[in-house]
Amino acid sequence: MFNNLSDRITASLKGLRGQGRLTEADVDKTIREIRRALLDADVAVSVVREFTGRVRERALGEEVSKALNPAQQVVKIVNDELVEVLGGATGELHWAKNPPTVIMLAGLQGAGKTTLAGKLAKWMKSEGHTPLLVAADLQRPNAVNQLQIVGDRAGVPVFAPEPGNGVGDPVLVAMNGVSTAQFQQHDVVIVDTAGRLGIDEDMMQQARDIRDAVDPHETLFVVDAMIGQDAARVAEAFRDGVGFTGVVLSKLDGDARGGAALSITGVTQRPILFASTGESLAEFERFHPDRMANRIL
Ligand SMILES: Nc1nc2c(ncn2[C@@H]2O[C@H](COP(=O)(O)OP(=O)(O)O)[C@@H](O)[C@H]2O)c(=O)[nH]1
Ligand SMILES: [Mg+2]
Repeated sequence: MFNNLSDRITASLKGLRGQGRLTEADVDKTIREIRRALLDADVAVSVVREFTGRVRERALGEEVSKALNPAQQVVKIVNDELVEVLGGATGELHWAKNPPTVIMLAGLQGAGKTTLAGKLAKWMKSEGHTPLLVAADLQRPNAVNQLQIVGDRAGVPVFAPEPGNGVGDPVLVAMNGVSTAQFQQHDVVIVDTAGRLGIDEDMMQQARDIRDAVDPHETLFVVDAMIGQDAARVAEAFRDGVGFTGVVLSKLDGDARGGAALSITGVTQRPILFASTGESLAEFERFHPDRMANRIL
């Protein structure tokens, strides 16, 4: 990911080096190149406009004209603004004051929710938590079984009272999952839910019903980074339809160009908390905006 974007932004900034004082024309040329690189990386137009506007304003201001090395100062500004666009400070999960912390997963079918459920559970376990996974996707063929398999791999129990494949009430399963966690003293419950192939009112209603039944401390919107800036559009639909507190970008190991990562926070004002980078449960990381920006510059 980011390879092409990274090469082009780095190249455009190199064009400024060794010039001493920068003219407005130098700055504008660089910004034009960065704008084109971002658009080609499939970053949302509104985000690109804001980003380049902020970089330009700062690059033409005193911090650059008074800098010992103006070009280097512009590089720093681009870096700062990339960190901002990726969310600023590293986001934190909301933990319940009184456990269990309820985490609900939402997103389209195939986004990577069930895989993420296993990854999150494995990671939390390694941090000393005692998660319970709840199989509330009773729609997708084999979804319950799939969650049981990732739960096994993660070494985390799975609450799966219904077979799924269209059988059972997901709202009831979610509620009973939370009360089971309470009773068995799990400190985290992760509720896997059903998605659809596209944005769909039935899916949103079911997700809202589950949300209202379990009142999650954290709703994580899981999205496939390969869909580029479309991720921002899907995210807006989920934000308005269900609401969420954080984002997980999946499939960052693929040849995603960066559009999803760079668009989603600006469009939804929600932090990206985690990144999924492969099919196996260990391929999972916290999302750090500053480290991600470093990969670009
Ligand atoms: N390469 C890659 N594949 C992933 C990743 N996360 C999930 N997948 C795969 O994407 C497909 C859909 O994932 P799944 O968890 O079933 O999505 P769900 O429908 O949202 O529950 C599966 O084949 C997963 O193995 C990832 O980070 N990288
Ligand atoms: Mg699933």
